[in-house]
Amino acid sequence: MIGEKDIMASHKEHITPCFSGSAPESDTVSNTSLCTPRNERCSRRTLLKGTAAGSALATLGGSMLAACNLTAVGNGVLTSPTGKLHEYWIQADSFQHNLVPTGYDGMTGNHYTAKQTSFWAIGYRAYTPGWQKPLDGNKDLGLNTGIPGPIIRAEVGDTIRIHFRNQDTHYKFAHSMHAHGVFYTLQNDGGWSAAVPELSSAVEVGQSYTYEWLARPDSLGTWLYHDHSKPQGPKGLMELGAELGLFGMIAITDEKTAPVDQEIFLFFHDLYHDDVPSLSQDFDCFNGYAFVGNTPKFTVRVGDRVRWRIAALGKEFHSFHLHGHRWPFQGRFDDALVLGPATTRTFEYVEDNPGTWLYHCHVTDHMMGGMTGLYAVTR
Ligand SMILES: [Cu+2]
Repeated sequence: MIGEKDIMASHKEHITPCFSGSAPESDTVSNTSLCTPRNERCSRRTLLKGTAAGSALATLGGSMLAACNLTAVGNGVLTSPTGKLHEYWIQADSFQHNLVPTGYDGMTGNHYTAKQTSFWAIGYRAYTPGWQKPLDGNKDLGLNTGIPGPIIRAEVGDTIRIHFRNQDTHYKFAHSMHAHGVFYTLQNDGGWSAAVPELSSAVEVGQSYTYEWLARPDSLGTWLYHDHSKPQGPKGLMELGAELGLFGMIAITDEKTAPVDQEIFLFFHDLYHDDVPSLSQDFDCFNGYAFVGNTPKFTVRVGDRVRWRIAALGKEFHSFHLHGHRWPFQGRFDDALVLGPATTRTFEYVEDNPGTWLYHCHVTDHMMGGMTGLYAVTR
């Protein structure tokens, strides 16, 4: 087993941000900006420059390192042999969203009006540095339309830095980003409790916070992140922000992770009329949409190596099923995988079965509620 020291022993000065453009000045308070203007790495050297930064840090009540969220980055403990820094500018935006834009369920033939299936959503979107403008979707980030949030990627040994800003101007709830799978300190947890109300866990509207997470060997695989801020709404619900759309996926690879021809990200989530009264009923969704013709249609070719990364959040247990396919999973072959809240799975196969296939949750209530989609295999 590799210990923390072995993984992180090498102190590197050459960490380079993935976004190399210079960030404009921010109008919001970011804890990192206290010690690192713009994209500069918050090294011990940077920290020790200047007493103004030091006194600002002291007001946060933590140690200098903890307050600037780096714990030990730049301190020779947590930096990695590869030393790559993946830097993201992510904003929580509120927007009108229709779960069933076609107004039609291509499996049952049922019709819906936009009024029945629309609500005020909140989603994470990746932006250019300084949250200047939303990035276009691409293969790395996914669609970046908000639900789910951008795909966050790193290799084992890398550092992930998220500059998060809350622009939920509709609900005006406090929000956060809480990650699974990666290593982080308490200051980077983003999980709220009344007993331990961390700064990271209740970022108010217009405010920002910088999180740092590390991809360690035990971070390999598929994970998720989500809002884990205070109880919100008239009923005081924990994770209401996540129900409204604040969630996304993390993919951590290492040098042994083989490239694939098609990588499919599928997020299982549910919205309830009781929590979101503008919806006419409960909906069970894939990636922000419900019902065949609205949920993602994936297209692959015979011979493609296809990797699925699937995740679930909420209060339901799901059973992912893809027609016409089986795949190796934990020492046997499967064609259905059970997912509980915050469970993730990664599996892959070489495509050999042409046709347009259904994928769906096999819990019948969830199939009826929208967890159905199409997967097309061409020759
Ligand atoms: Cu389900």
